[in-house]
Amino acid sequence: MIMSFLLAAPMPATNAASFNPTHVGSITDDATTELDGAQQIYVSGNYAYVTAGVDDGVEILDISDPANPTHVGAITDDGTTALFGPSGIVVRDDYAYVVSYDSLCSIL
Ligand SMILES: [Ca+2]
Repeated sequence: MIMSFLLAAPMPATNAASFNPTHVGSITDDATTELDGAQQIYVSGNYAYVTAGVDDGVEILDISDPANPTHVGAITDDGTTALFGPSGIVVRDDYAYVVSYDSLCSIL
């Protein structure tokens, strides 16, 4: 699974058809990152929080440099974290709220 970040120029107010996004950077799933089967992304400040359905986890990326997103940390399902097949995610204050396949919500 490859995550791509697109450079988004300001949307023209009167002519949306002329909006042309361009590729800026990406990061690929590997043994360190938990991005296999990425489902949803939530961006808060300089961080992106990604749920990964195949890796059964949540990946946290530093996106302060969109051309070079970097791994910050991750948490995976271990039987107590209830992150089997995570999909939706919302981050508020110091917590991430995650909906996964077999549970309503996890707080990280
Ligand atoms: Ca992985």
